Amino acid sequence: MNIGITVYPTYGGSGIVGSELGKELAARGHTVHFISSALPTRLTELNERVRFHEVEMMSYPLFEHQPYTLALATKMAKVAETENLDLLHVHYAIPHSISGILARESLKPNLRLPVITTLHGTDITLVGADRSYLPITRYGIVQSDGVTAISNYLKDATKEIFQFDDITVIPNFVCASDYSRHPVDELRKTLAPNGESILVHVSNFRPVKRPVDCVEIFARVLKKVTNIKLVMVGDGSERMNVEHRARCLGIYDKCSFVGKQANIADYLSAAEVLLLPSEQESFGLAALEAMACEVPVIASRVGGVPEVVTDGETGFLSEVGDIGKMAEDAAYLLADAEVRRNMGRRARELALARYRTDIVIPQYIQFYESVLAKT
Ligand code: GMT
Repeated sequence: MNIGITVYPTYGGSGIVGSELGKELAARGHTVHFISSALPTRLTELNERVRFHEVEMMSYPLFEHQPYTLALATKMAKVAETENLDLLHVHYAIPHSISGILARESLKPNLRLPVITTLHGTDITLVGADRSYLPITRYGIVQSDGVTAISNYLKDATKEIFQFDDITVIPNFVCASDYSRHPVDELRKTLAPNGESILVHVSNFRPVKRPVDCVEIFARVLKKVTNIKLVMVGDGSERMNVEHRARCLGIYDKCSFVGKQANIADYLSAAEVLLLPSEQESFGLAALEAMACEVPVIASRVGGVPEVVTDGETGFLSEVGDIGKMAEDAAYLLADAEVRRNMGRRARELALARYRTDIVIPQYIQFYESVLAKT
């Protein structure tokens, strides 16, 4: 198939999933055309089967704000025509579905361009649920030729908010070889020169991830287990607040803020425990990647996380903001290496049994085929 994929190219779960999906489809013989404002972060290699088409913005004195949604639609239609696309798969409803639908309609009746939308989370729970954006988000979903969601939780939330339930659940996935625990002696020496155990957090530091909770949890764990470090991977609007709180608590020197990193599996391999205290999480790709690297997860019992993390078996779940309980669970894991390792091994086992690429990618291909047959 010739598949167009649109993602947000910046750091974020939906962009990662869309980019990795494109690479996996290409590895299975399909040609993938990424249509986006910039090269997606995870898309390091372009070739005959993985192509990139940059959305060009037109500036004109009358345009106070450049109309990205239209520029994207224009590019989608152009790529569909020149590259003979079979379908367009957009990740994150707003504004990508709307652009896709505009492109599809503008090509009629000469060309057929089915639009598939994958819902990732905040496009429904935050942006879409906002009263001002609700009608246009609903329009984008209803008008799509096929809709997938990354968890049962998100499917149910979409049904409740938009009264729309023709949705197929296709979860996030993980590559078993890219994400596996491996020796990272040099990195460990840099992050924990005194042999400290590492608690790691990986996110885009948006308020919804509650990264400040990580330092609060860490400060409480430090009262019970002293030889530990907190490694904060990623960047975003909350980073300053997190660093400030670490300074106020007097634990800044025990924290490493390493910013955005390409080699997440290395940081996970160096860690003993992952902290994911999110306010909302429709799936929790960070949890899945940690589990594949045998890292038990301490997370909020929220959204789709309980579908991914089994409480007491592959990690521990707590109510949002219950930093006391999260700290207790983390201290328990750090104090008992055998429990931790067994939990880590079970985490990888379950992660791969449910979310391996060769289980999930065929579900997307099957979904594409069913949409093509229908339209
Ligand atoms: O908040 C983020 O992590 C970014 C966001 C996105 O759409 O870019 O992530 C969402 O999509 C990920 C991939 O499907 C999911 O694993 C995350 O759970 C989801 N985030 C939220 O629902 C907050």
